[in-house]
Amino acid sequence: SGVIRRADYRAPDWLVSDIALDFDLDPAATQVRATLIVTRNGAHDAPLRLDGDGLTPLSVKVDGIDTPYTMEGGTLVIAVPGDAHEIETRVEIAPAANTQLMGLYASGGNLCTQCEAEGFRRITFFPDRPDVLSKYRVRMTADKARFPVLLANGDPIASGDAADGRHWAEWHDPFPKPSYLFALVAGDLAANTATFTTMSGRQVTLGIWVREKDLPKTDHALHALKLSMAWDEQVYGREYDLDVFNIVAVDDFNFGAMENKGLNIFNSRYILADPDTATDYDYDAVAAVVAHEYFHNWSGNRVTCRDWFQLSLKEGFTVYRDQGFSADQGSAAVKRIEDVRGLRAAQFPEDAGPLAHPVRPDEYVEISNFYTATIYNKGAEVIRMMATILGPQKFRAGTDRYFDRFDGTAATCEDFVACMEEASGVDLTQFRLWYSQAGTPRVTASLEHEAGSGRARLDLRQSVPPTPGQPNKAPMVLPLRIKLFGAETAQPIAEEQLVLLSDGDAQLTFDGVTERPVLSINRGFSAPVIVDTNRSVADLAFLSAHDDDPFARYEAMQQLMLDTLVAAVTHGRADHASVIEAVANTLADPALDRAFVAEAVLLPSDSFIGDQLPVVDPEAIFQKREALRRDLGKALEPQWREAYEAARANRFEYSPAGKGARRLKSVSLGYVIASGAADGADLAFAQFDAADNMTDRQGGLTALVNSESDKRHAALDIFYNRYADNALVLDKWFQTQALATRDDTAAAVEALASHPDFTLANPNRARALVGAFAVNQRAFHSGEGRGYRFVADQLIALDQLNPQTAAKLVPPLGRWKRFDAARAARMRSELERILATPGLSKDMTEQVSKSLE
Ligand code: DPP
Ligand code: ZN
Repeated sequence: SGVIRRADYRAPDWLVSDIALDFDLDPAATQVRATLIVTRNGAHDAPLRLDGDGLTPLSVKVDGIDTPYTMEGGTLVIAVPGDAHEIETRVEIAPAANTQLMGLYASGGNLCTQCEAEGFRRITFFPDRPDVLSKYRVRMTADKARFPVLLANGDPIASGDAADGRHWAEWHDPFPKPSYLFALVAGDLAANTATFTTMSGRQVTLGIWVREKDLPKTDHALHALKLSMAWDEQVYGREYDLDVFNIVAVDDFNFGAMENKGLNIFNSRYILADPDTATDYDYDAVAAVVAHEYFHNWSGNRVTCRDWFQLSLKEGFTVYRDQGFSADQGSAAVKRIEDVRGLRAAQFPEDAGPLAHPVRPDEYVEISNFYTATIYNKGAEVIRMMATILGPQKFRAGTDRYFDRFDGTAATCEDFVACMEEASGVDLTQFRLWYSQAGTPRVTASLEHEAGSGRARLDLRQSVPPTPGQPNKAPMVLPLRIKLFGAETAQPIAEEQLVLLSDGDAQLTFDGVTERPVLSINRGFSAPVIVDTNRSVADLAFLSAHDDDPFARYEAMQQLMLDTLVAAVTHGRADHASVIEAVANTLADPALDRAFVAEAVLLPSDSFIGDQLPVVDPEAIFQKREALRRDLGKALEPQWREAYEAARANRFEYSPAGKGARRLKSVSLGYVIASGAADGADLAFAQFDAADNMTDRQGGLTALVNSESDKRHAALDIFYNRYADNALVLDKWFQTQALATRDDTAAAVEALASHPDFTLANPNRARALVGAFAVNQRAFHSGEGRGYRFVADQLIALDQLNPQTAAKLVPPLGRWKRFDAARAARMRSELERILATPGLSKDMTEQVSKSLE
């Protein structure tokens, strides 16, 4: 059945201590010779099995002698007599024909690699599993004019000229690594370089390699790299370990970036940034991804994963680390709000749907399908909860122990947790359920107050929903930060405490409570759970004005908005007064930072509102949300204009304050337009036209594209012509239209799929149009299945080129159970049509068939 199970893990039969790779590089036909030093691992007589995918051996030698072999599927099987041998294989591959972007491929005329998870077997025969660690020596020969730069992992050893205008370079990586961390790049590239001195005084040469014309856009990434290197020394005591650290940006890339040892390869969208082409969001994302990949040098590379079921060991931990880095660079509160919003947008629905899986999965068909929000973002929350429970010193003692003990090895999630236990003395037995149980836990919290006795009682109850393959769940350890405020004095009644809810239910009592208490719970989003409380509109409004935890304050406002919108959709009620008052108070509070205000006054997204309802009605949600937006716009129009004008005075500066001002400016513009003000479109066009940065330009464009104003056509044309030669900005042009809230979005998106600049061959472009449209809840679900058909057509076509990227776009169609019967039937029939496609990839087959269950 092709299912791989965690329980079936066995240590490798053969180890490879060293590998020498010799590449004769050419886009059409690259020769690869691999020489492996293999040793038998344990007492067995199993043959040597080397994974291959689409490879045909040109020769196979054992200890220098041509040797017979067999092929089992793609796997090369060689019966070898002794316990230690030198194996040499030769193959030929065609990078230019590689549309999957896995293995060695061509992008923009350069050659590069992507091997995680199982791309190395598309380059050469090898035991392609993360627990086989080897020292790599790489020699590359290529045409010197076409590929003047030759890079690989580790440190450069030697280089020189060869015959016929060719040249060569040799690199050596002294750190044993799994094959998924192998990388090479050959291209016409230029570097922005710098030197970093590590904490022990070693000099490291940093290089960010791009097309020459993109060099001016690399300063931000280079700066972020230096900050990351210093941060990992200060916060985790981790120092860089090679003489060089190179990053290469490529335009065609499945992931955001890849942490190959000493040679990170990036999707160019996470490297290139300047004010004219990158938004503040892009700047932040560049820094976060640069940090993430750099941090993998320890959490992933020095200590890697035993098997792919342990993927969250490196990804959850590394996301937690990059979140900490970003929090330290700007507003920690706003960063937490953004991260929780992301978790709720992607991971909560995943955990509630057909693709739900534990942070440490038990089985998979195609590992590429498990690079998910659960592995990454819920995984990061699991690490965060351990840090919360242990406290910073013990958590750091735990990570020190983990890095020291497992350095140079392939470890498991269990190893990590055991280090945390040993370093802290805290028993994490029950906590481990976070690794094995899928589904978002739900907490019900109800606070009762007896004025007579001055006693307040908080009842907590938890439940974990059933998920595919896991019908019954045990109670989990939920760390909940809790505090009570007095409704009259706004003073704390009880100081913040960390409650570890580990039973199905629990009661807490508070004595001497003389005024009505208001509950602040899950402060800082201390547990990744859904909390239902019996808090009234008045309580939520109170917290939105007085809570001293910024996340809880934001959360109270969101809950107030959500309750209002859910009531509107469910009962047709339109009582907007409390929200308007709470938003007015937030806007008027001079103590709040502008970035926080912008987050707090934003309404929950259409999809998040839908997630609260038993059956999602996309049109009703959109209309009720628009009605609230309009009322907020009208009722507070002077305040929005004032906020807009105040922010407009700033010249561009990439700083927390500058970002906050721009964010509030765009949010305020949105509300001015929502109010129906006659000058709304003019304001948006003026902002678009006069912008000295992409945040403002795209903010103006988005407002126009969502409006009925004719100016939107002009703005789209100006934007297109200005950036016609910039792929990353053209992605924004496609995406902004795919996310538009207009009635005709579905038709516009279909037309854009025939635009000369649209291509499924580039993952960023495919995601910008198809991926964005599929999460535009109203547009995707409009038009009696038209949106579903369009997305299914695109996925079928994309699967032919790039199964990994296609399979990532299946989840919106897989959410059919959340919709009415007519929509559900149409969504299912598109899934069935995809599944019936001849030659469908393993990636798509797994995602689609699970989505139909
Ligand atoms: N490159 C991807 C990441 O860093 C997979 N490791 O998350
Ligand atoms: Zn990662």
